[in-house]
Amino acid sequence: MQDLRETYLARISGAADQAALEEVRLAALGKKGEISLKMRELGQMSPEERQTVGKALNELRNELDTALRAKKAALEDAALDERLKAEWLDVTLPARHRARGTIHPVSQVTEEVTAIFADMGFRVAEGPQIETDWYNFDALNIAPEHPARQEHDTFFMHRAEGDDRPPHVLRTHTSPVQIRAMQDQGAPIRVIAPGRVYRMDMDLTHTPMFHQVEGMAIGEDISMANLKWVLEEFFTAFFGTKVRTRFRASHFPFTEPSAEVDIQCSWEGGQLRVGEGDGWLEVLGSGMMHPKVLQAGGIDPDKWQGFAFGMGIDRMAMLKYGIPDLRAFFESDLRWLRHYGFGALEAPSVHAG
Ligand code: 2U9
Repeated sequence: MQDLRETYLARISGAADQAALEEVRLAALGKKGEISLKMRELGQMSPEERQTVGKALNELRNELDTALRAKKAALEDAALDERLKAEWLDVTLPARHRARGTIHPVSQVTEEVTAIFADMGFRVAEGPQIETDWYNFDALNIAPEHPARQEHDTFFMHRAEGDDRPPHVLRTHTSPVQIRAMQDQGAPIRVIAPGRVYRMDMDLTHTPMFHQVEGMAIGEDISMANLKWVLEEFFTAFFGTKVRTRFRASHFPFTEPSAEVDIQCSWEGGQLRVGEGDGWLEVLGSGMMHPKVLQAGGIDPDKWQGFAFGMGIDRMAMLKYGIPDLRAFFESDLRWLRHYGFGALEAPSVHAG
């Protein structure tokens, strides 16, 4: 019995892993294990013998069982320690750099402008960038002999011989979007139309593609006074400071009367500041919608009237964010995009008027 005890205690403590330990358990306490066989032999013993041997065997079985469990726990702890050592993770390491894109200033300013006009009840309208010459010119009261309709000012789509569809152009302003909005929605209506436009022009301050936002409000008694309020409200929210406007008489085919709009600014030390000083900067064209234009949109000019305005988004972005060179807007230079771009989570910066 003493031999058995020592043999098995030694084997238990020497077991290298769970499998070896299980082998020892089966050899000692399994159904055909040595202790179990000895237990079975008790039946052939005399009652006295059975009592002493049975008691000793029971004690031995319990002792081995306890030793097995303790060893099992120890092996499990050791295995866990091994794993923790192997799977060690330095949570203080700096995070891996992840390249992230930026929001282009044109997109940012479009969002800002949209948010401000949305607050004044204007919805965004969109339309095709390739338009018929009717939507782009005729509907806007731009006469066939108007210079904008010349081949060297407007991109005309190529037409194959025998193609008798109406001529198509790359839209030269977003006004056709608003003709379509009038036709679709009727009056009263308040929309802005931001988007890309195309003109054959390329120098320091012009690119053949640029961005405009135009807007219009049509009602039974909309006037220039409403226009002036809406624009001052817009500029004040956009630049985050009270901005005065100056209206100068002008002429456009699609508005009558028409006005060019300047915003108040200063040029102190070569630095442009909007909303202060006694200088003026032209930023916008506007007027009351021409009766013929309302008619083209399917709206009765004897019942309805409205104001309209248009400005360059790229130019507004340059003014607000101090970006000097227009042409860099469309060069996709990553250094420029990282410098002038906005974070994806930066809300459009607009201010309550
Ligand atoms: C409809 C009727 C009238 C929009 C207008 C201007 C004057 C204007 C320029 C500003 C700078 C274009 O980007 S720019 O070069 N725009 O001067 N735009 S009135 O008038 C409309 C628009 C739509 C149906």
